Formats: sequence, C-alpha cells, structure tokens
Amino acid sequence: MRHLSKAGLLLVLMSFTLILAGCTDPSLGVSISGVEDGKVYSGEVIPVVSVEDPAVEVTMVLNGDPYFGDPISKDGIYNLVVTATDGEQTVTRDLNFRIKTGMKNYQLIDQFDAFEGFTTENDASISHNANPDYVMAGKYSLRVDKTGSDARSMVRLRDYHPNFVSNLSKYNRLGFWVYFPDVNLLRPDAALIVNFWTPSGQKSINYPIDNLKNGWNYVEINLLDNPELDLRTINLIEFQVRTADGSTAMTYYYDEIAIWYQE
Ligand SMILES: [Ca+2]
Repeated sequence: MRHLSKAGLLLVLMSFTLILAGCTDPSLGVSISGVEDGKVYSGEVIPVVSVEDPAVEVTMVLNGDPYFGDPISKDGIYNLVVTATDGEQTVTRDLNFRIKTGMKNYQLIDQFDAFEGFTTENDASISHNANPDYVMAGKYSLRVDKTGSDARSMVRLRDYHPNFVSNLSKYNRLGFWVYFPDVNLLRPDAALIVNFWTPSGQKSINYPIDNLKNGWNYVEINLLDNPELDLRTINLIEFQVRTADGSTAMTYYYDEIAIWYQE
C-alpha cells in the first residue's frame, strides 16, 4: 500500500470534495412512492413520482401504454417505466410489481439478494446471477446451468435456508418466477414439477407446459392440488425441470419464490 503524508491526504480529500460539488444530481431528484420494484400487492396501488426541480419533465409508461397516474387495481403483472428529462439529461426507472387480490400471509422465501440454502441434483449447477437481463425483481436471481448430461435438472430449497417454512398449513399457494430461453426444449408432459419431501415420502405437483412461454413466467402452484401432500412437515422443496431429451443443455433462472394464502 502506498503511504500518504498528512498533507497529501488532505489534498486528496479536497479534490474529492471539489469533484462532488462540481457534478449535477445524477438522479435528477426523482423519487417514486406508492409502489416498489418486486413487490406484490393484495389491492390497489397508486404510483407517485416526484421531482425536486419542476423543470424536470416526467413521463410514465405502464405495460407499454402511456400512463397518467390513475389508481391500478386489476389483478396482473405490471411494468412501470418512469422517464425524467432535464435538457439533455435523462433518467429512467424500471419497476415490476404485481397485484393479486385475495392474497393473505404473503411470505417471501427468496428474491436472491443472497445466495444460500439451495442444493442441486442431476444435471444442474447454480450460481448467483447479477445480469439484469435475467433478473425479475431486485438485483439478483438464481441461475441454473444444465449441461446436457441428463433430462432432469433439480434445484432444492433446503430446511437450512434462512426463510424456510416447514409447516405450510397457513398457506395454500407457492409462486415463483422462472425464465426459459426456449420452452420447445422442455418435455411436454413433465416440463416443470415441484416436489415436496415429507417424512412419509415425496409428493409432486406438475405445472402444465401450455402455461409456459419463452422468457419470464410466473408460476403459481396450488398446494392443495395434491391431496396426499401433508403440509405440516415439509423437509425440502424441489424445483424440477425436464428437457425433452437428456442431451439438451439449457441455462434458466429463478426469482422471487414466495408462499401465501389465496382466498
Ligand atoms: Ca431477485
């Protein structure tokens, strides 16, 4: 490490302060309230955008259409793009959120801000993805690399995950985002299966491939779809993806795994 004299350090600090004083606000003083990126709401939301300087021009686009700040209350998946312009400077904010009426006890298991509590089986290796092209909410997602050595690719949410819930009897839904580059590579009759491991064995809930598309999919599993599943003592939850044949390689992603009670 280079040694700085006291005078040298003071000079460095002074020039740093000068740089700060000389730059304009890179955010244009834009603040957004009433809605947060990655959140799920059980009722109406009203996004409010404010700017410190009235000269800053703000435009909003909701799911591709111009938006003027009316309350949003319909069930759905929303993307709000806020653009603030001041002369040649432009700031863009991109928020994704959902409205799901009748939702109670919403419990976020993982949005992948951290990378822990998961293991893999068969043809899968996992990593912490920060590439925003493959993040649905927040800054990170879970990346799965399937190399083409097996048709099955499993990611397991383990009981030592910090947010693991073993007794699911307060909940009747499990939901998550999954990104597939090409759904035609998946096995049609068993593309995506969620397996619940309990002391009395493994119980599966199959998600229909007809509901899947290329890109991000929101998957909602009804925990009551398998009447044999005892929700009181879950040991692990396995997310299984199958390709049509074992030699297919694929990189896919998960984000925002949550449980809740749906009325
Ligand atoms: Ca995330």
